[in-house]
Amino acid sequence: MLLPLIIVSTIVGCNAFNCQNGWITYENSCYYVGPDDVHYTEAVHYCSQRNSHLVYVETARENSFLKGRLDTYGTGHSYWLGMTDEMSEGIWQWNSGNSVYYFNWAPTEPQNHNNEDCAVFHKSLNFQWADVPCASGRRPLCENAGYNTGTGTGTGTGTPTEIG
Ligand SMILES: [Ca+2]
Ligand SMILES: [Ca+2]
Ligand SMILES: [Ca+2]
Repeated sequence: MLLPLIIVSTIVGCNAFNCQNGWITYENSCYYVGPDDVHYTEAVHYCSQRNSHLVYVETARENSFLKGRLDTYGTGHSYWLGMTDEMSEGIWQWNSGNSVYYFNWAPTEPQNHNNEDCAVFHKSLNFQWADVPCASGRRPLCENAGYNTGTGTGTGTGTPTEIG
């Protein structure tokens, strides 16, 4: 019975990673929702303090996973995405500087009403996306790549435990 176990652990070891306590795991990312409605810049700061960034939703799969999670929290709050069109109206960029290729705008969004340059999973739009004022209060939705569990040395250094 030993051999199958070795094979399995070798395969999984290629991208074995862990999320910090209290973070949600999906595919190769970890997610964490902040407890308070804050302005966009505060949300950016909130995530960077936790070694993460506001979420980059790159695929329909990632989007529907996150929408499903947000549904379970109810419709009381909207959640920041890590993108803006501040630099050039209508051109959305992730905070990493990368272009945004996948969108899930609600049918009437984005309309840049009174200059909306930030975006959220919107509580009133089935968590489809809407552009909103950056100075409005929404919840941070943070993402990071977790940390590698490693497969060999097991020194345990730098294990992240602090999540604030
Ligand atoms: Ca992502
Ligand atoms: Ca805009
Ligand atoms: Ca809007």
